[in-house]
Amino acid sequence: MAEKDKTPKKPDNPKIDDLYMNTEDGSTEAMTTNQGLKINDDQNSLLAGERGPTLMEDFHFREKMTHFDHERIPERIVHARGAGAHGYFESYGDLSQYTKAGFLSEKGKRTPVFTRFSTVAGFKGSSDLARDVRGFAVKFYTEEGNYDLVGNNMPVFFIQDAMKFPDLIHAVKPEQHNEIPQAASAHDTFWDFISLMPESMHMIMWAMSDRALPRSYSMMEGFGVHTFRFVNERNESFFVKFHWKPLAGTHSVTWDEAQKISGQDPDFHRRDLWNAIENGNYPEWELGVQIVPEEDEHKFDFDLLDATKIIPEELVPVKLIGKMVLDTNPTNFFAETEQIAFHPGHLVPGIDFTNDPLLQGRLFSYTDTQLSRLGGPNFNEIPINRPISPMHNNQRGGLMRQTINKGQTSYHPNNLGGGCPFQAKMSDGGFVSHHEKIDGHKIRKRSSSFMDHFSQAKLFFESQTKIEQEHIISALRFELGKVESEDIRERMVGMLTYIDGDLAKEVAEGLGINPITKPKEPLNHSFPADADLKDYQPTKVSRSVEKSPALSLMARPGKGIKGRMIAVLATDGVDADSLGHYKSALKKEGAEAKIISSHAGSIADSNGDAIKVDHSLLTTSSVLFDAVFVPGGSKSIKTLHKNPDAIRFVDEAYKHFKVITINGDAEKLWDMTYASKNANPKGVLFDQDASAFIEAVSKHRVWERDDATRIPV
Ligand code: HDD
Repeated sequence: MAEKDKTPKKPDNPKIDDLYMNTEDGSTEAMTTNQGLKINDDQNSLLAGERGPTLMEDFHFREKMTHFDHERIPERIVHARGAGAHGYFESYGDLSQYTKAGFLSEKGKRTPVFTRFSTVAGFKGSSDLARDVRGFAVKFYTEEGNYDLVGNNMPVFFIQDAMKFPDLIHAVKPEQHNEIPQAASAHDTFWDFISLMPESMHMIMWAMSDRALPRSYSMMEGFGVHTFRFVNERNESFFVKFHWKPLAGTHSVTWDEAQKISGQDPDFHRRDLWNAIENGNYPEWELGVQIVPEEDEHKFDFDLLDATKIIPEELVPVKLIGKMVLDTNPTNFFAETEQIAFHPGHLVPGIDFTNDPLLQGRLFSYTDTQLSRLGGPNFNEIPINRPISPMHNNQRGGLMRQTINKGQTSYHPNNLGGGCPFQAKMSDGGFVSHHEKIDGHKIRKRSSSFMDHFSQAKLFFESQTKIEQEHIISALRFELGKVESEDIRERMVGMLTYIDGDLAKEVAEGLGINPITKPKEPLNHSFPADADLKDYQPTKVSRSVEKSPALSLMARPGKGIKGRMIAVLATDGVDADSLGHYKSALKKEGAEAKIISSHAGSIADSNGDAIKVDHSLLTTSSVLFDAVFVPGGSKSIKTLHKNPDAIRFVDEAYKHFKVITINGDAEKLWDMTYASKNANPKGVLFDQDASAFIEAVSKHRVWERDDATRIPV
């Protein structure tokens, strides 16, 4: 039976008198030491006389301070900054044709999950809005054991072999001499490394795209990246790529916003996830798979084992097999989000690895890192890491062991312990690795089928819409503009010529590079000593699809405006009808309307009713919102149109391509903006009802607003 929750019920508005709260069963909760001794005074240390020194015997002080002194654990080497939530995965049907995984075996079957999103490069306290890859790690607590899908929001990776991972991370992390810059790839060591690694070029296109600036975790795709295997009951195996598709669509913020958000609210994504769940706007993703029969392994013009390649969705469609809903926030960030330990090697029967050398290396790294991060081999006993299925084996001891193993035996085979724990037959769920035939020489060498580094980079760039291409160009101009070494800039621009001539030209122009020097072949400087360069040429350079529209963020607008943040600029005298109509329509759609006013506290609407102010113009900014609504009300607008912060708010929203609705007298405020100088401003609605606004906001941004970036705020 579940243990009774003894957490004191918090009064809604606790007053100092309520601070001795009763637990549900009526008992009070006295403060104790870790040994259970009730504490009488937690305010003063034990002194030798009122003005005397602290006594060594003050065991309460020593215990409290010792625990505090050890409160932090080493942060993750990568993906240190993150946020997570509980939820469930629901299978859409029976996938037993491809996999015997129990959690995918029947329609409607639910499996609890914990999902953690993260940035890669920044430290634990860094901003959520760094230009970076996002981690997308899901732990499925299945009846057959924990299954971890430890992916990213981009489907490829920078490198092909795990051997290079420490180099990549050393290059992107703050530089070793001065530990600058934080959570940014825009610096010399990163681009020095990248400009010497042509295999990174495809990933660089993704990382410089708007994918690296998600609007919300709930608006980004997730990918397993590697090719994995599905294995069915007949031991037939299929190659599989995993995809998470957000129901809210894929949306991003602009770089200018990202930089401002980093100052205004570095917890932007964390807060967004937390609030969405608290407000019942649960983020949702569908799980999709691309399945390739074993016999088709060599049918593609790229290698399925190469993590720098995608299978274009136009070649192998994504089949949707289930849905994940995140509906519960963690109770305690440290205990759950910080202590969760993911591992691509946590498998269930029916899912297996391939020989992707990046994946194979990861299989070592993840357990190893937990030993230093979580302090020993028993991290699996921390509640968030425990499987829901029973766990029995002969592992014993180690730091912080929680389980009290009973009986005499801790070895196998045994007779004294009745043979327990016994090995499970395959028919009872015993895991058996896929019987792949391996026959080869022991060799340190990359397959030549991995050597075409540019075709898919080109495919990605050329599949983007014009505005997305412009963003990639600006991102490269920014990133390389921050690089101090001219050699590195030039080498990198030269490398871009292998992806797209115009791309290279545009970036070069922004950097003042003329002429562009194409780097001399070989481009790759990650060869072993004694390499025969002939071996490092691609066997094939080709593109099976010319364009893949699925690679554009615009391909997935999603439905509705659930979780969107709407700024409502209003102050005393705001038109009550208009405000009421919008607020209720937005709430119905799962969006959050926040009243932003010239002062905090509350305002009186045109009926004299008090309305709570969510933020004053001093404590918030347009970059934290998706769209702006300015209701009428002559008194309200009279105040606002004289307030430079209110004018700036509207202008800045315009600059960032956001939908703006101006109703009634609010036109006076609009007339004060720079944006109003455009006779035909796109995406600005005048005197519209809420349904027109909602429809416009569901498209996320008004990208066709071509004068937006000219607004000088
Ligand atoms: Fe990794 C964490 C995803 C390559 C070594 N990785 C980590 C996390 C994610 C990924 C999402 C954070 C999990 C969490 O929220 O706790 N990593 C990836 C993806 C990769 C990848 C999608 C390429 C396809 N990683 C990769 C390689 C290595 C590592 C090649 C090393 C050989 N990754 C680690 C790590 C981390 C980690 C050092 C840091 C903290 C942790 O594992 O638990 O072991």
